[in-house]
Amino acid sequence: MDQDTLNTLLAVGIPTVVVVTVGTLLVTLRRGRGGTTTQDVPPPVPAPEAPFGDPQAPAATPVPVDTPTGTAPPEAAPDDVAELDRPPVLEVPAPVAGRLTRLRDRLSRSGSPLGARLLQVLSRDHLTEDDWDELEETLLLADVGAGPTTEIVDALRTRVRVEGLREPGQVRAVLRDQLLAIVDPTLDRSLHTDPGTTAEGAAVPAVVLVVGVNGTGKTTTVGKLARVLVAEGRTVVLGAADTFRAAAADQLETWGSRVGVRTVRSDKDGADPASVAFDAVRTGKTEAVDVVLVDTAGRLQNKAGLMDELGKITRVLTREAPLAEVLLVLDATTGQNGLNQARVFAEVAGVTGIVLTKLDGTAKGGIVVAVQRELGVPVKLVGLGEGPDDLAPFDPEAFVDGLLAQ
Ligand SMILES: Nc1nc2c(ncn2[C@@H]2O[C@H](COP(=O)(O)OP(=O)(O)OP(=O)(O)O)[C@@H](O)[C@H]2O)c(=O)[nH]1
Ligand SMILES: [Mg+2]
Repeated sequence: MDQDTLNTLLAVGIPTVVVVTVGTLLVTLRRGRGGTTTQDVPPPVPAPEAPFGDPQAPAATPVPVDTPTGTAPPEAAPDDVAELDRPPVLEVPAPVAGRLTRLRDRLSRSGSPLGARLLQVLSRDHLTEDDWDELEETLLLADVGAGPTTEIVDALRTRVRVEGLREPGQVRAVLRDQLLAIVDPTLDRSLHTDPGTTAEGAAVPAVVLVVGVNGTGKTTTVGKLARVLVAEGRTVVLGAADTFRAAAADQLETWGSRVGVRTVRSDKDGADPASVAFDAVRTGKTEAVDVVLVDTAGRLQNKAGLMDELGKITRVLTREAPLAEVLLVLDATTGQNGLNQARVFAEVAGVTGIVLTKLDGTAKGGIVVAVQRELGVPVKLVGLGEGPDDLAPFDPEAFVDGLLAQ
């Protein structure tokens, strides 16, 4: 290669190498910074957090507002403007009747070790003292509580001695009897939501106050209960008396708006909960609704604060309308711990019924028995999941059958 050729090659080649190298570097850098996504495409907007939304839960049917129930929603509009003009869609809650079977299904699907273990011990040929101890331990581990456990074991011992149970069918029937007796099918578990009348004969909505420790599922329960009432054809107003954080009222409002139920709330953070509760009942009266559901905060630091606040709410409410129900919401997964907290609420608020939530998250069904005994108040409703229609009336027979299902 002569000098001229070499010069030409250098003159053309070096810039080419430089251009190619810089180009490659740029491409690499762009890829390194996120390449095809972060630099070129705006970051994805996170989906709004659903306060409820169990993918397993049966989907509620959307229905446009102002159209008769069951009418198909209008065809999708071709552009965004039409999209905005579309009426908000309301959901039709699932019927309440079928939920009892779901309670049984869920309990048996959780593989309830309680029923299975009890049956397994009771089916042994000769029950020794160790076997009886094992039965006792099984019941205690399932949160049944000391008193009721002794009662069940004593009753079973007597029946085994007197009747000499042998057949598995017999054993199961006796155990079912005992469990049912201890859950107590005679308690009044109906939810009082019929509108009442004042002394002067004016109609007043049934006022339902919902209380409990934070995180137990109060707001979710109020939302689910509103759906149950709507499904039964009742009219409802919600009161957001948890004024500790704005998000609490938003959460409640979201539940209500899904089924066309109005939420009375305060615009101010930290507003007086009693006055919001009062406003809700006033609104309920003015609009002549059947039921006013009042959600409260569970975040109180001490018993005195709780007494003050709940005392004030109940005083203010009863001046407007009698309290039809005071529901204490308890988380079934917290076991005996939850019971201690529940006692304080029961003392303060005159609880008329218990809502046991998150029963889907525990195989320790015994808490139903313990809580009723401890507080002397029936479990009226149970929460079976995060889905909007995962609230069922508590049915002792379905519950015991669920525990014993295999
Ligand atoms: N698995 C299950 N989760 C539930 C149930 N009920 C409520 N939850 C969940 O429990 C969490 C707390 O529920 P909330 O209704 O916000 O509880 P809260 O008592 O109002 O809480 P605070 O307002 O903070 O006092 C949420 O994630 C709910 O979805 C239930 O029956 N089963
Ligand atoms: Mg809440």
